[in-house]
Parts: sequence; structure tokens; C-alpha cells
Amino acid sequence: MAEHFSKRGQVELLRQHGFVVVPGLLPAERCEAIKQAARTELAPPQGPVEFEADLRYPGAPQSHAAPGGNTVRRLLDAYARNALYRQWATSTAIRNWMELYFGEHVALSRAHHNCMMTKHPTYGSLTGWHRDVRYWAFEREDLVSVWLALGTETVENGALWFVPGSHAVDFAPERFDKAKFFRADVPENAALISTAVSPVLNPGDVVFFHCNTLHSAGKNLTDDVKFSLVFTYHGVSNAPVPGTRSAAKPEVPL
Ligand SMILES: O=C(O)CCC(=O)C(=O)O
Repeated sequence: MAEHFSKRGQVELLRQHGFVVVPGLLPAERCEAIKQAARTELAPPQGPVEFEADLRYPGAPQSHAAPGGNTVRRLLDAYARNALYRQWATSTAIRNWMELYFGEHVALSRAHHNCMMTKHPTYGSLTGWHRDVRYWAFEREDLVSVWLALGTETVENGALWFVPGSHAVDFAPERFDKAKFFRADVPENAALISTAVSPVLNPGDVVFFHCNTLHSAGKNLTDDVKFSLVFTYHGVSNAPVPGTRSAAKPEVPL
């Protein structure tokens, strides 16, 4: 936790470790209002959503017809779908933090993350080790995501795990599988994975993490859905590559 650090100190921790937890960035009542909005959008599912059965990560229903087949994994395009989400994404706190990190004006990518992650009991899947940049295309691999916990996040309900320092490692391509997951069966990879940590988050806590930081998340073994709001930012000089998915939606300058 980086509560005793100045913003500059937090940015330095992100540079060193590839992630940093900043507690209490959003008051509990604002988190509750956002979570309520997400609950409403889930039942029944409204707007663009990604289902667990679409991705079929380990533990997900195998089809929409299977039990739990309509379990939502993400409420997509969070920026466009709700003013409460948008206000957080474009808040002064986030803009100032990102400008300090990137050293220039920043933009929010509507093509990546930009979602409310909903990890459900029973049918919510686990996510293997990966770097987010695997499907992203920007001039430089330098983007930062902001993961806002709307409730408590622990290993038990499927919190994130991070490998400290992994954002700065140059891995040979064969250390990843065809889907660009980091292969846990490779001994050097397993050694690195054994150094991973899973920070406990409370409502309103935030994790800033680099697009090259190895991370994963387990299943939700509790009875409650876990809600996390996630957005990704980059410096304006780091443009998405034209013609790629990263350039498919207009950027939001902050
Ligand atoms: O909550 C999860 O399962 C992990 C999500 C994640 O790592 C991602 O979307 O990049």
C-alpha cells in the first residue's frame, strides 16, 4: 500500500514494481453509488456486455446454453454507458496522477478495458498470467490501467495477482502460449510466478498497473459478485496504430 507516499512516490513505485496500490482514492459512498448502477445494468444485462461463455476462460460456462451461460464478465464501454463511471474516469485525481506519470497530457483509450468487471460466484472464470499489451497496438508499450475496487477484493473472491518487476523484463516469445498467456509450465516462468503478490483492496482503493505487468486472477469463491471499474490511459504522444483495434474508438483527451 502506498498511502504514506506522495503522488510522486506512488508514480515511482509504479515505475519500479509495475503496479502500485493507492488506498481510498474514492469515498465509500461514491463507490456504493457506482456499484448500484452496475447492479441495475446487470439485471437484466443492458448495453454492450461480454459474457463468460464468450471467452470460455477456465471455469466459465462452455456455451450460452449451459448452466450459467448468460453470466456477464464485463459491462463494456463503461465510459459511454454511465455518467458516474465517466466522472471517475475523467476526474482531476486521475488526470493529475496520469500526467505526473506520463509527463504530458493524457488520453483515455475507449478501445481497451473501459469496462466494469463483474466476477460472479460459480460461473465467473479465472484469468491466466498475461500482459495486457498482448492485443494492444500503440507506438510504445507504455499504458497504465486503473483498477478501482468497488468492494473488498481478496484472493477468496478472485482478486488480482501481480508479478513485481515483470513489466521491465524482456521475455522471449516462447515463454507465452499461442493466446499470449505466460506459460506456467516453463520452469523459469513458474519461478517468477512464485514471487507474485495479491494485494487486498478495500472499496475505493485503486491499483495502477503497467500494460506489461504480468497479472492473473482467480475464481470468486464467495457468494457475492465482485465489481471493479477499469480504465486505461496513455500519453497523447503515444498514438494507437492506425487500422488496429486500439484505434477503433475515438480517444478521450483528459
Ligand atoms: O478479474 C480477472 O479475472 C482479471 C482481469 C484481467 O486481468 C484483465 O482484464 O486484464
